[in-house]
Amino acid sequence: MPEKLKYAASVMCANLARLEDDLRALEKAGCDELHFDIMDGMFVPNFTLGFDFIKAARGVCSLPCHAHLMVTKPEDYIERFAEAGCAIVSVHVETCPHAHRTLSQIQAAGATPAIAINPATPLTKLEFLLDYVDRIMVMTVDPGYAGQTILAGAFERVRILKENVDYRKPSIEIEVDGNIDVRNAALLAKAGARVFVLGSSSIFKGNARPLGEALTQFRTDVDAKRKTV
Ligand code: S6P
Ligand code: MG
Repeated sequence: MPEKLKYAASVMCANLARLEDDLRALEKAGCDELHFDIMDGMFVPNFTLGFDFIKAARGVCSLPCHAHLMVTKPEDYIERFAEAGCAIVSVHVETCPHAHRTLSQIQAAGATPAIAINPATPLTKLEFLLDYVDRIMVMTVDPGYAGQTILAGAFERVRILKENVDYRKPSIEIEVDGNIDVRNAALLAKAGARVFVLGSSSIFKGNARPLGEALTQFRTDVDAKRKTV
């Protein structure tokens, strides 16, 4: 029996005009968490969501919220994201010169500490941080925008990381973010990923169908694809 996968809906890709209905539908369909992309126009060339947005989402559903901080000084904002109701906070290894301190700060704020890593950053940068995180998010595209194409090295990076994590701290969950369609999800699951960020490549594609239905179908399709990859 293959390990169960978790799915996180990328709120930035949702139809913001009907967010309340969509969040309720995702919760009903068994979505595992909400993924909030927080961008500052500095670390990545875009702006997105913030504290009040997360608080509003928390008001209409009880899914765990993950703040993916793509900001230059994440340590300045951690407590506010925890207060806004984020159960998981991830910071980029590229933005953390004092990563142990920053990850400890997330833990102290009562959230699950996670570290994100860009496609061009050597995996060895994570080597001394494994004891400080419960999750590692492998970016499969350069962060900043939805709708990009997965970078070819992503699969091998997850495979190598999974081997290291299994040896050092098997409880760490590997999450993947960027262009997670059915095939990429199945291949990344095979490589060792367990949490998948779903955006415009999957459930929000064209915002065309009822979200709950789209999530259920995606889950079914990935389960089937995993048998053939
Ligand atoms: C990208 C961001 C992601 C996107 C997600 C969009 O910088 O971190 O979380 O929201 O990747 O999904 P897709 O399917 O359009 O790549
Ligand atoms: Mg993200």
